[in-house]
Amino acid sequence: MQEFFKGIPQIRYEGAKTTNPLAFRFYNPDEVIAGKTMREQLRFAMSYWHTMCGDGMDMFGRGTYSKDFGKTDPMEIYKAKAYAAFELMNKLDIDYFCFHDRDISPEAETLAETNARLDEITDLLRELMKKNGKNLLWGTANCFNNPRYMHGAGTSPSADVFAFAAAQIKKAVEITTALNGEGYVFWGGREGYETLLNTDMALELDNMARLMRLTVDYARNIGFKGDFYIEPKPKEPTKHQYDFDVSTVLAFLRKYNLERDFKMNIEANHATLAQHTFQHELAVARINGVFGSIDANQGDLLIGWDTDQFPTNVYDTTLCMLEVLKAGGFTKGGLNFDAKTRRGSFKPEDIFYSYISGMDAFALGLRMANRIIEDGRLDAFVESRYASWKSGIGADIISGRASMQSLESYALAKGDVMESIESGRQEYLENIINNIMFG
Ligand code: XLS
Ligand code: NI
Ligand code: NI
Repeated sequence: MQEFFKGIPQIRYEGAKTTNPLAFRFYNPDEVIAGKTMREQLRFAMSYWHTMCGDGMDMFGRGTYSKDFGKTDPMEIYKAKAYAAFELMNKLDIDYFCFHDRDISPEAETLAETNARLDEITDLLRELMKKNGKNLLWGTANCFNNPRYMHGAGTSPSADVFAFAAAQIKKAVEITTALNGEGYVFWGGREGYETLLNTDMALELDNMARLMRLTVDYARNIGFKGDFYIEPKPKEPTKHQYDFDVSTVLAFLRKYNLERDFKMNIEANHATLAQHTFQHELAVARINGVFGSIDANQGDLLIGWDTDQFPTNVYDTTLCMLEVLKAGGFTKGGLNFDAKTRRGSFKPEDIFYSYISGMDAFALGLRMANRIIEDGRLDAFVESRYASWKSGIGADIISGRASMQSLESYALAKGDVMESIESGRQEYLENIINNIMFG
């Protein structure tokens, strides 16, 4: 069997003190944290598009590395990608992967030919998954790259394009089901608009919902048991993406009676593009019962687009894992590294350094989140901050016993409420976090 990443050994946990760059310092797959092994808590996934296809290309320059793996024939290239993907997952001890239909197999002249190619690669992936004990976290359809989707897919003004997108998604759902995928993602690549001067927003949103309903019904009919996710993003490539953020997507799902069918796939960099923290988006999903999966990456706060960097900011991974633990952990979702090596990090080993840094950052985040919960000071503070709702007037309001009249009488009798207000103690709490993390 050809080895694609020569010189890269099996990456193992060696502990925080090791100086070996090709080792995990914090990710110890079989160590139990918060009741489950780290492997089960974190459910790491490789993103096929960045890892097996991305070549460092940007707006101003060609790729700086090749992912053709020495092949020239299109199908041979994609078969090599599959073998390389499993070698990489094995070496990094990653159990899951995620893909778009067009990442795993190249598009042909006609849809029929494209689908035949997909079937061939799907068979190969199924075989490799079985042999290597790997699973599909989620599949999706790339309905944004081909020029036919220039005005959107489900939200295209052309009914023909809608039909083509539906056909493409039908196939993507079929291969996801055939590979026992635990999820299926909708990221509305070009589902949005550039200008309202040419856009029937009401019809476009209705159509997007129609496409989702058709997909869910079809998938359930063919036996798909996984979760459906929507991945919010506020902008890029369109000026205004319809799935702006978790709150916007929730309102959409509720309007079209889709809220029982979809959960959220939350991406860190998309949260910051929406001017939210990653933690905010996760919390909104959690409190509304739609937390599903995560695209683990980070953006650069000085740059206004999706830079898809490997996550290394431990404050962010800690607060993220705190939300995940509070949500009861992942069920069918996981941490998919929707992240790419920088254009200048063009050597094959850079892919390994990148994954190791992302996996270690999340492993550290899990350890820290668990410490915060075990420490208890943060939870106790929040609990006591809302103590006034446990008895007296607060309990009356919550139970529905209070009326506008009774609240007025209460306020009149009090005269003022300043003395009942406590400090928010933000800096004190931020220091507790540092104390827990570094103490
Ligand atoms: C793009 C998205 C995309 C989705 C999958 O910004 O993050 O990669 O995760 O279509
Ligand atoms: Ni993503
Ligand atoms: Ni993204």
